[in-house]
Amino acid sequence: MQIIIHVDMDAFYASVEMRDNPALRGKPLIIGSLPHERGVVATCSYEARKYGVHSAMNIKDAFRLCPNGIYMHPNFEKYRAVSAQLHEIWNTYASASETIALDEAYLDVTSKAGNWEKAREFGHAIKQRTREELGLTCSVGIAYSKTAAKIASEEKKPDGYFVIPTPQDFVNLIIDRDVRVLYTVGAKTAEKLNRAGIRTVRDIQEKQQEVIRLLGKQGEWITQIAFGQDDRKVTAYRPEDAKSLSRELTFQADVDDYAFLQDVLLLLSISVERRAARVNLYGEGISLKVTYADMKSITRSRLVPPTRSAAAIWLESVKLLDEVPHRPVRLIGTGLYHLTGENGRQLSFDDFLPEVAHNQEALVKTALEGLQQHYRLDFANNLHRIFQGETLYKTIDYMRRHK
Ligand code: DCP
Ligand code: MG
Repeated sequence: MQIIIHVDMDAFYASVEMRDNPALRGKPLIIGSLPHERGVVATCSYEARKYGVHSAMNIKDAFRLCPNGIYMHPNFEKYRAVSAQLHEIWNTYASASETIALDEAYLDVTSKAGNWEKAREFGHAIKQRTREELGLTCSVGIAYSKTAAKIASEEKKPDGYFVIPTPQDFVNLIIDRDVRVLYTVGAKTAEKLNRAGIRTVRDIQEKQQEVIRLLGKQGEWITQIAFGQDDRKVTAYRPEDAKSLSRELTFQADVDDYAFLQDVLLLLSISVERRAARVNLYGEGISLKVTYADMKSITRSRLVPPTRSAAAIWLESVKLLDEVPHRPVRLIGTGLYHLTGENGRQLSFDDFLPEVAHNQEALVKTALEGLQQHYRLDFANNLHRIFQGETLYKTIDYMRRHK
């Protein structure tokens, strides 16, 4: 039997801002766009939630509901730094931790705790340390499975603590709830089920065959979790294993000029942006892959606010490149992972900060102009063609020979 903790910070961005500025405490605080801008709510304090404001809501609607709220832009750098501190606390209790978002993770405490009593202590210790060391509150769910742990952490939010030790406890808790309590059931799936008269978890249990007929493989999975069965392991996230979107390139001859590699990363980043735009996905992580002349390969990655901007991909991958050993390179690549769609739980940079997006575009434009001059390239009317098929490869090889 596994023992899994799911931990999720309360009103994460808003809580960090309230911690750092006492004048904001107890107020309806909305983080996202400002009311006069185009954009959405990233998150809001629990005081603002009383007015009906919530994540992903259009900022104009939020303002209508809560005109006296305090509206602020997010400060992602700050949240990412806090996230790193959180992970440090969490990791001391877990043999494996799976990051879901900056403020959320599954922790496998089975072996470190050894028993349920100790696991409960871990849960309290995480809450206490988060409060004392970081001045923030979180909600903790402890359970025998990932699904149950996730539901447990939501059960008493904010500052929650809830334990679901067995599948029987899980089923008893959710049996009469809406099918959407099972996290794989989104709005569309719920609608399909509802149309067939399946509204609650109990209905799923009683109409298993119907659910499977309607939803196929997903239906099988949903019926299993409706009975509390979920053996999925907590797996430390490795970007190289995950669904990702990347572009990499092997050089004709090994390269030891790291300034040149930065230029290569610019083109690869633009290529990744184009691919991501085509499939309308954003990444919550950026990764760099380097294979050295001796065939040793390394991957480095960072979590980021959701983005697909070439500038963000480029700047992060250049930072990552700075941090790896500088030896001759045979292959280099960059990409996005932790992909989310437009309707994913997180929103993209561009949603909150149109001016940042604008600056990013300008940055890429300037950098490309520099590249043109340096390598005497003529991007004039064929920039779009460079990113098609073999041309990127040829362009970069040309740059390598003319640097
Ligand atoms: N977030 C975002 N866009 C969304 C949802 C969330 O940018 N549509 C960001 C802001 C949140 C953070 O991610 O602070 C964490 O997301 P959660 O869903 O965990 O929401 P909160 O932590 O803000 O609130 P809760 O107390 O409900 O967990
Ligand atoms: Mg949260």
